[in-house]
Amino acid sequence: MKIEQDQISTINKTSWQQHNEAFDHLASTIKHIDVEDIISTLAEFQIAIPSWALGAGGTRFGRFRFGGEPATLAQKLNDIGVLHSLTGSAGAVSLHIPWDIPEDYKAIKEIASSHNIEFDAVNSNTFQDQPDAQHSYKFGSLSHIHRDIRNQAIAHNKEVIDIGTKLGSKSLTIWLADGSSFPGQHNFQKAFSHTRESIVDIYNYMPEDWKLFIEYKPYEPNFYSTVIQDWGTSLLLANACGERAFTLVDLGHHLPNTNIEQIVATLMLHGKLGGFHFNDSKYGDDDLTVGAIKPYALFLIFNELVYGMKHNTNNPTPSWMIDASHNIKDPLEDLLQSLDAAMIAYAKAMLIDQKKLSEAQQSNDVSRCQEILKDAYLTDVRPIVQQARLNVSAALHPLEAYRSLNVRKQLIKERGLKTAATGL
Ligand code: PSV
Ligand code: MN
Ligand code: MN
Repeated sequence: MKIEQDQISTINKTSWQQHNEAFDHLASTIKHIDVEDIISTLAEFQIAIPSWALGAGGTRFGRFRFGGEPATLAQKLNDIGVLHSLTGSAGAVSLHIPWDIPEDYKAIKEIASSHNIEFDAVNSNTFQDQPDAQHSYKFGSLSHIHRDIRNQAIAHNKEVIDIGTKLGSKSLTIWLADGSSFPGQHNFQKAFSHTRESIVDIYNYMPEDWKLFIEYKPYEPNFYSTVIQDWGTSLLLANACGERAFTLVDLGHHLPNTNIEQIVATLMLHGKLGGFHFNDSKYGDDDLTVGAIKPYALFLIFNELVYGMKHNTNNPTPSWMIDASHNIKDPLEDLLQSLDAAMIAYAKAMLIDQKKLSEAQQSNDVSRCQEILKDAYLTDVRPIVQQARLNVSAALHPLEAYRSLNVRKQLIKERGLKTAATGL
């Protein structure tokens, strides 16, 4: 299934006039910032799609098939091709090894480039046992009390780097399930020291133009302690590695009410925010659609990202990825909604009148500060986001276009109802 350019422009024509009127009206109300700058920034904004989000996700209670799910890496890339044609903002994929080891590297690279998809960070997996593995990760991987098991996990990460290098990836993301479920199970100091030693070894193996992203998460699958539980722990590990190691913020990896925007600001000030996983959550690592639960928090986070990208030039542009997956929605529809929500929050954050905000902060005018943020947040920026998509020949309304092109029906026809994607 490939969406052709003229299919999109035919669909766009049906709402063109309505869009133009809405856009002109909105643009005429924005005086303090050049709308064209916002549009071109949005048009360039690319968010990687994780290979594991393309099938209907599951919970530990069950997985419900959606039909037409991709069963191979080639099919996963084709699905991302669909997302990228519709949105113009999904031009990268994040692979998970061993789920996505290519059989034919040349063919996979050709498929990716036919869709203008780049290979973003590769992810290692030391949270599941592999059938042919000598040792089990039941009691940990890079932090394990036994050297043999740590070595196996280190070797896996090195293999992931080798695979990524062959594809043109430039970064490795490590998320560790390591932790303990009962008091006394772990010696915390030993678990941390082992992890540090293992990660430094992996870091030193990376090619010189690679970056390492270290995720953190407070709990799950372990429920008493997690070795890399928070951004401070991740930062300590990144600092132990060196300049090309960074913390990765996943929005769902915080305890309720954590001020994520402040974490973002602190990391960027120190040039250590390397990666970013978008999703939303009500309770924990829920992996819900971006912006589904706390859109204002997302806007405040983007405010810090926008500020940081402008002022903290020591911080690389973060590597963006959507990390959401579902049991009950068409995964492609869900990703379209997530991409849209991220663009909307980004556009709103760029609308903030930074000059006025800084003046209001200077004079400690608290109410004014709040109002300036609210002015931007309450602006309906959808015509700007749509214009950005139009400029790259994508769909004005990706979800509507997806439905009117009957993409899912087509995928079911091509691949069948009972397909299963490898992954979580
Ligand atoms: C587990 O929490 C997780 O959702 C992490 O966020 C990783 O990014 C992802 O799985 C894939 O390993
Ligand atoms: Mn994540
Ligand atoms: Mn997660």
